[in-house]
Amino acid sequence: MTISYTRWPASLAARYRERGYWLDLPLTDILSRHAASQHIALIDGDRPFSYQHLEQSAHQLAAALQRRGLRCGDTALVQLGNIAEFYMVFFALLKIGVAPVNALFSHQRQELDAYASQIEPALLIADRQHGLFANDDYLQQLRQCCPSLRDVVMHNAHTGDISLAELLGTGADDFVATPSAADEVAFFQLSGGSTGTPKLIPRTHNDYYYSIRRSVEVCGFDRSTRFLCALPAAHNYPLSSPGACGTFYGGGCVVLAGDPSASSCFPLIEKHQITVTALVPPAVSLWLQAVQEWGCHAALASLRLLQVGGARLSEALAARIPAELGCRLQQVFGMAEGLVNYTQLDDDDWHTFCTQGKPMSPDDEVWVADEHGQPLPIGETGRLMTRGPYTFRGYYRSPEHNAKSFDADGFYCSGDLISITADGYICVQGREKDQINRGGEKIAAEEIENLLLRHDAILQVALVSMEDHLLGEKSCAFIVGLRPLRAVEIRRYLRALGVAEFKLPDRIETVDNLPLTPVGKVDKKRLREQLAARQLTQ
Ligand code: J2J
Repeated sequence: MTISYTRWPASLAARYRERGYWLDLPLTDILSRHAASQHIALIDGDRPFSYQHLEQSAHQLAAALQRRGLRCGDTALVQLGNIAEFYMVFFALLKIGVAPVNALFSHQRQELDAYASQIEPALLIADRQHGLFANDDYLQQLRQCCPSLRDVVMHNAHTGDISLAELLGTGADDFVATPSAADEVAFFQLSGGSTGTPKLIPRTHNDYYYSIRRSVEVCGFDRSTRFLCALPAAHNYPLSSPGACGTFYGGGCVVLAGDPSASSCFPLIEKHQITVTALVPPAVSLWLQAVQEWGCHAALASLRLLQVGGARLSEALAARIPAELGCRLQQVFGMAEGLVNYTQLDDDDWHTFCTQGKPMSPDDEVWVADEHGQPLPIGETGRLMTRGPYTFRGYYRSPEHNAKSFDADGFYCSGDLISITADGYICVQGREKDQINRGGEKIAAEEIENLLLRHDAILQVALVSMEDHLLGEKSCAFIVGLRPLRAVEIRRYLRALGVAEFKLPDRIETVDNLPLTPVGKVDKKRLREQLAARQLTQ
């Protein structure tokens, strides 16, 4: 059984194979190519795992899940934090052709419900230490509205649960791997999104494996790489750019951190002689502040490369990185939908500090469109349009949204506003999509607006971004209500609906009406300007 998805046209698929991008290998090859190695692949707290151990654990879990009746073509909803088991589960599911959605640990009921209703999972793997699974209330509800769900496996299991730890430790003599074919869906990546329901991105073995291998080449990852994974492990950036998968591919070592704060990361960097890590801009600010305050430069001595991406990095902050943290900066402009751009390791200061890098593949086709979809000349700002060997061709089960997100030639319009330099570097100038980028965490305005509109005292609402010195952007909800509404009440309401904490509006403005554009849509540009003007006078 295969999972349906929008395929690349045969002519392009043939080209990607011919040029060696698509190797027709399963993603499990990333680990199994090192299966005999005693080299340490992964460190989680005081638990080191060799490549052999990691591969063996994934193998045993795969066998156990296969015995429980899971089959190629099934899907799974997985929610685990930055723990070794995240990778064991990921590779185990790939081995048996079960395609997971890896939800972030910060996600709550709304997000999990939305993913479950789209993929109709046969399996749930979750953590009893997550608030949603502290008791069985949510599980029962999920089982009810998700009849496809046949099996639930728990990390930190309660009595009576099927325990992940137990499945990881059972024998695997009878196991025959059944990964999905390399040009079929391996797993679903999460879209930052701009729509009411969070969209899913089908990623095939072929396209994702290429994106990892090419990232490894561009970023120079190898056996000596010691990568600190401080962002959520499931996110596309620390998973594949080159991230943990790139480190495994190169035979290096991944060290897990619980969060990207300086107090969590600096001791790990020193203890494990970390050479590279991936951050979002707000974490960079906090690291710079910590170095200034604590004078702890020495702790970072092993760090050679700091990747920064996920949101706009100001030139001023960029320039401080080599000077104050003593390492190279690499800007990363990527998206879970595919396209990833890197500044090069030997770029001059201007390219490193002022651009967001260039597309990593010679076959990434990137151009800038005006509002009518016509190409703009070099240097002008417009819509990013792209297609290529690792950029998806359609969101899962979303024909209407796909019709708007792709042009007739299959170019994906990411909603970013960019310009491209004469030498092919991308400068991110802004965004057209209705999304708030809260320090790298993406909030689809419509998703929160729809939830707020369910409140019986709210008539109209618009969620917009407002500038923030640390996070870059925060969210503000403009509300037309039947009565005055306080921010705490709104947040409590959203929390009760089960929304991830980072999506709660940072500020609430109750207004008599919302400004409209000439065509009658809410004029968010004006609302953002109003906020900016108010911030200036505060
Ligand atoms: C400005 N905006 C950026 C940057 C992403 C590597 C790195 C990041 C992501 C990611 C990723 C930006 N400057 N350097 O998946 O593999 C904004 C853009 C983009 C959106 C994608 C990877 N880097 N962005 O952030 O799917 O708006 O992926 O379209 O979460 O983040 O978000 P996401």
